[in-house]
Amino acid sequence: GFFSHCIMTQDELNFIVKLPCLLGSWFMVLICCFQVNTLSKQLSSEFTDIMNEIWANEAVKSAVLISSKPGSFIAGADLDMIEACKTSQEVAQLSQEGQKMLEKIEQSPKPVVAAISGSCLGGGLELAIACHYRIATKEKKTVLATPEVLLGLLPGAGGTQRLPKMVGLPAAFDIMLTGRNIRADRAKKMGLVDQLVDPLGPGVKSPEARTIEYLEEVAIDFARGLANRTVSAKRSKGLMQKLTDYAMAVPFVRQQVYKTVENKVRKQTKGLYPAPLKIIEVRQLLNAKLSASLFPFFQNFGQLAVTKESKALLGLYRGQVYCKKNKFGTPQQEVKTLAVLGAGLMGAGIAQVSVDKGLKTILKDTAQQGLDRGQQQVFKGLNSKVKKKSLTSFERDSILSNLTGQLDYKGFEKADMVIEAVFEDINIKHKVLKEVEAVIPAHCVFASNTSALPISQIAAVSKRPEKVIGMHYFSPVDRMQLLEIITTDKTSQDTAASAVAVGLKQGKIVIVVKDGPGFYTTRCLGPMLAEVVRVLQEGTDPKKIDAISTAFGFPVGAATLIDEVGVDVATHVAEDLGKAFGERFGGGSIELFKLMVEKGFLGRKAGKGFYIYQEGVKNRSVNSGMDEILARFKLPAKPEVCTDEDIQMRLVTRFVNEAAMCLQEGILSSPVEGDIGAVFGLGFPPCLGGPFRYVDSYGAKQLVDKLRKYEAVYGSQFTPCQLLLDYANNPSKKFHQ
Ligand SMILES: *[C@@H]1O[C@H](CO)[C@@H](O)[C@H](O)[C@H]1NC(C)=O
Ligand SMILES: *[C@@H]1O[C@H](CO)[C@@H](O)[C@H](O)[C@H]1NC(C)=O
Ligand SMILES: *[C@@H]1O[C@H](CO)[C@@H](O)[C@H](O)[C@H]1NC(C)=O
Ligand SMILES: CC(=O)N[C@H]1CO[C@H](CO)[C@@H](O)[C@@H]1O
Repeated sequence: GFFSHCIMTQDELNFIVKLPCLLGSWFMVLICCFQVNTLSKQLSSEFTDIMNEIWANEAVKSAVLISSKPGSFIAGADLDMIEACKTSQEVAQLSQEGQKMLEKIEQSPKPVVAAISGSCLGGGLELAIACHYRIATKEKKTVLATPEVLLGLLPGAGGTQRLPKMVGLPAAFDIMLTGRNIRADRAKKMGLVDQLVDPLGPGVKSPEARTIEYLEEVAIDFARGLANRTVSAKRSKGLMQKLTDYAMAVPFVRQQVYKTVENKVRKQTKGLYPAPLKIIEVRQLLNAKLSASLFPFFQNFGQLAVTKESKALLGLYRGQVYCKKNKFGTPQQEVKTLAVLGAGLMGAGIAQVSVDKGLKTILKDTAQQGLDRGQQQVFKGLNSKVKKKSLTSFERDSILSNLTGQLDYKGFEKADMVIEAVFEDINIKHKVLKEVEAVIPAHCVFASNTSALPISQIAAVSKRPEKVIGMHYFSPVDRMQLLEIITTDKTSQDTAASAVAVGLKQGKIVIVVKDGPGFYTTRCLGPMLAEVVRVLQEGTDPKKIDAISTAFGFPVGAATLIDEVGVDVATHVAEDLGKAFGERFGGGSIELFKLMVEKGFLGRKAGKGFYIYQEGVKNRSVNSGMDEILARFKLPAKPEVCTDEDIQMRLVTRFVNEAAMCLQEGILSSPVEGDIGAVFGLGFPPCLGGPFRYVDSYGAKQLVDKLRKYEAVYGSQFTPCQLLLDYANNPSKKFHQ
């Protein structure tokens, strides 16, 4: 069985229960407890058997829990088990069984030590904190977290009870409500981990294997010490923690904390995400009832697991996993040396994420000044990691030594891939392509970072169009997770494989789409922004538009988004796409944008757009210079379609209709990639899971009805595409099963 390799030597006085990391999945709570399918039943009973053996055997005085799989203590629950549940009761049952097991460990008369190396997430962390002592390796890969909230769930196996006891209520809320990763040294400071073990340098074995062996040694030694009472697992709390605990014991103070946290959550989530609120509610319930029945807790867990928000977030998680695989196979030649053309914001950002992941990178510009600025940007980006202590200054410098800044094409004969990030102008792109092709080796891939120019148009002047591909990064490159890769009819499979491999190496979530004006992401955004302009023209002010779009779940308001993108860029794209798609991209007047550009209202980068931006001023005000422009383009509002909800739906339906059109035309190869691209590239509300999942949950028929309603007022920019009509006519058809 799964525990066949656990070590049980009677003379050892300790059992080392080696937990195999189930399926290597990211989130594997309750390895020992979930009892839905036979696999988990088997695991559960095996784990229970071992624990029972530990408790029954008099020779055993203490135990160590350690994973035999490198890189992971327990990385979470098998999501299939939760998804396989049909009712909230079934999920509640799982949670209850997990809870029972951990309670038994917590109350075990024989001390149990958790030895943690690698990810200790979700149920893994809950198991670790049910043990009596925790030792963790001080490696980068050792991270502790409760990511349940990111999947629309709550820590289902005692995290809500035990975490506050360990780290205090405020810190516990922070851990549970953000789901963020906590590194070992920080975990030690917080009191989440009791002892750290330093990683070992190179020896006969790999450093990793040596570190795990050493961890095991330390843990066994400590477990023995606990058994013979020469050491104690009692933790001495710091003064701050003692004061916090003291304050939290006062009901009034506690109530204040709940209230403050709840207000903050409501504000940040706009009430669109039930999980964080449930976490607070559950915590409050537990506090009120102390050790009384945990039934309402399990019920809450079960209810969350069947919400549509949780299904949407789970879908996104699965989509990410899907987009982290290379569907084109292993490239014939691994890209080791990358050249980036253009040291602007984008080019330098691409260079940064590349050297950071071990690629030798050449950054080339045409002007010394631009190059200096770009190199400075890379340095700053890496240095901010040093400040956050996720990198040492030595590591930063050795990473930077892989970056070469230059003005000529020296060394390009060794490049395996060239990514150009030069100005968005077809003539410049053609010139650069020809220059580059004269110096690069035959196998080298040429990638363009354009946002709207069709790649086939760029490739038209290439001698080897099968090696030309599009790589559309999002700004700022080091923080945005998405990479949109664009293939033309001529792009070879091996070229696509290379581009995806580089993107994955850079840490990106990659979608691959077919060539066409605006590809996928820019194309979905286009009609929505055209509608924003229309709404502005009808007299709704930018603040209101922002409020309406963030209330729907967009992280950035639609007017602010235009400021962020840049009004000049938006004008450019709107014109290009307008030419390609005609009326479907109409609705608002491009002339309004053009006048903004003329007046220098280019958005955030110029300090002025719809809003005024000042260094250090958070509370930005609306740009009063816009009043005159808006007045000039004013159109009467249509009373039948101008409620807040209608405005919201006008923006959203145009976005979704265009996304569906991209699938219909084969630009997108799957709804999954469409959802991932929209959420990670454009901020489509994660709680809705992306445009395609949204069609499923809102109903294709209902969506088509809305489109028809607006079409009747405004015309063909709202005409639903054939694919949506097909889904509307057949209620059993869903984009996601
Ligand atoms: C108790 O256990 C520790 C750790 O294994 C060992 O070093 C020590 O000698 C033991 N002490 C006694 C009194 O057995
Ligand atoms: C520098 O590049 C080489 C060759 O790609 C790579 O093996 C090495 O790990 C890189 N160094 C750092 C510090 O990333
Ligand atoms: C922010 O600005 C608005 C108007 O521009 C004003 O009403 C509000 O009081 C300001 N808030 C703060 C905190 O300054
Ligand atoms: C789509 C895109 O990211 N295009 C960028 C390519 O690089 C240039 C130069 O950095 C940028 O100006 C473009 O915005």
